[in-house]
Amino acid sequence: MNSSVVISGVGLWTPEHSISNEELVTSYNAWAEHFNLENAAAIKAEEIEAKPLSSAGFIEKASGIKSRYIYSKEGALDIHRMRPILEVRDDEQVSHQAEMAIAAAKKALIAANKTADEIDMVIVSCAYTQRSYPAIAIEVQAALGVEGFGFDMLVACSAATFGLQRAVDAVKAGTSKGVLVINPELTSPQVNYMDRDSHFIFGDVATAVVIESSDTCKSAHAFDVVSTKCVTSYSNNIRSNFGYTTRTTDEDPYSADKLFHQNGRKVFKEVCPMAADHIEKHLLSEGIQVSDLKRWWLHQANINMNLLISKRLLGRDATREEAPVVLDEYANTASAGSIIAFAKYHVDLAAGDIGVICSFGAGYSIGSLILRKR
Ligand code: CO8
Repeated sequence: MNSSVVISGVGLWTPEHSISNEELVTSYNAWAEHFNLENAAAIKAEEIEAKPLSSAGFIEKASGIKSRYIYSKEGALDIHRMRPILEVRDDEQVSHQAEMAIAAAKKALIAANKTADEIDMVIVSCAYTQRSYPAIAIEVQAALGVEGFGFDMLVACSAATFGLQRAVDAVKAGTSKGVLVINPELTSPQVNYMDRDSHFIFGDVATAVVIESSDTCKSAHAFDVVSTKCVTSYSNNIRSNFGYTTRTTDEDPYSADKLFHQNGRKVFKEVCPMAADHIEKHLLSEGIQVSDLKRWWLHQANINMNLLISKRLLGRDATREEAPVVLDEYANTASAGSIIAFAKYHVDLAAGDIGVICSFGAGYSIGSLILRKR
């Protein structure tokens, strides 16, 4: 049998703290009422707008999100702070994001039945990195004892699928024998907990995937990577303007435009057809029909987006067995969402079953991998 590139293991690390919609809304509403009281005169004079109240009912109906995990809960719900507190670590200590990444990577290695000496490339691919250098990937590489090289990649919600494509190509080309693609999504520092429209969207998590050749694979639950497809198309509808030049502009580093912000309605309308079209074209390029798919491990931003995408392709709502939902518990975890779905829902598939991992989000960026169970 010809050798192929496989996903041989996946790891999921979940933070111990979570925030329910009710807790989040109670905090936001207390903050908004406090703000409105403090600024009553300016609001009355129409110099500033009153902060509208949030609602747990709206959040669940509009997004499907019921709860989210958070790496550090302290401070995030404090109406005099409205951002998490991360303890400062010195240069000799493991960084927060590397800690998350290492935990997920170790689980992926166990799932793949591999040791660190069988890996020679570490990609940390996510929406933000805690610092620019040294790369988080190199810190993780050192902590795991991997010989070879590592680098960081930033592709927002498609960081995992784009990172996986790099890994698949490296194994195919023979430049790597085993790759860890890790997505430590520490999103909470960039969430604007004072913005009613987006305070509920994101959660923290870390996922990791082992990519290798089928020749070296020792996993009982491996998937051949049939093919990968990535596209980007520039859009300003999802942005974060915080960057290393912020201090030179003398702007407020905490202003709303420095944090995650979006035109959610436009994103919904524009990205759903793009993602559906992307999946269909990718499947067709491999001679696979939509009806051949046993599982859709879709990006987890919004339940209504996923229903729309699968309905566009299937002509009906996908069942939860076909398109598993994890965003109710995890919320939008940027690039990790589709990988969480894969981690939780792949063991039951039979040899030959076909599934697709697909991400879509800021950039815009869309990435997909067609997988076949070995
Ligand atoms: N509570 C109560 N009411 C609310 C709330 C709230 N929390 N928020 C909004 N409303 C109100 C609005 O004011 C509006 O009122 P009105 O009709 O009177 O104007 C009404 O509810 C409807 O508001 P929206 O039009 O905003 O509501 P939608 O139905 O469109 O739902 C969503 C909003 C859920 C945001 C939806 O538009 C959506 O999910 N869109 C897609 C978003 C998406 O997928 N974005 C991808 C971003 S993720 C990504 O790319 C990665 C970035 C990197 C990670 C960042 C980490 C921090």
